[in-house]
Amino acid sequence: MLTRIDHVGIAVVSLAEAIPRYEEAFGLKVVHQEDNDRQGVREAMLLVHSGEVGNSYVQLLEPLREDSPVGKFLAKRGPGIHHIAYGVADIDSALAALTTTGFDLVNKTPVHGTAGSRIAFVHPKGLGGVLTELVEAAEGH
Ligand code: MC0
Repeated sequence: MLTRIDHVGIAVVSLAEAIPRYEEAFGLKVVHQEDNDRQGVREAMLLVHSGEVGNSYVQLLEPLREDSPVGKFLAKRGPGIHHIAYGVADIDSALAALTTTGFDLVNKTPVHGTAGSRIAFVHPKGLGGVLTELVEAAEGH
């Protein structure tokens, strides 16, 4: 079902401060930035690896609102790893399989993700406390 690690989502207070740190530390480059109002985030995608099955990124996430998932996470836990996202070829069949096996889906149907991707979150309580995202990337991403 899973094809790759698509990205690791990291909650930060300020993209303006976090991006140069990641560029400096690892020589990564921001290849995409976007505000996702529904998710309440401003995000920057830093490319780690391009491969046959797609790309892998570090995703830096700054909250647009205090009452958003990342805003609440920062208030409770401070900056750090917010979620892991796995690539899938077909998110509809992946969600159907997880529903059949009884996982608690935050999104029962896919929603809009980074750069035109289709995404869905699985609740952390069934996966060892790790908020998990599935990503069906758009063509070319
Ligand atoms: C909350 N919890 C987490 C967590 N956020 N556990 C692990 N990782 C996280 N990121 C835990 C809390 O510690 C708490 O556990 C319980 O979940 C309820 O927390 P809450 O603060 O009351 O939060 P809820 O219940 O309102 O919401 C939690 C939930 C939410 C996971 C449903 O954060 C959500 O819908 N997340 C999916 C959307 C999302 O994260 N969007 C931002 C990234 P205890 O044990 O105290 O009960 S958007 C994104 O990344 C897009 C743009 C993309 O990649 O394309």
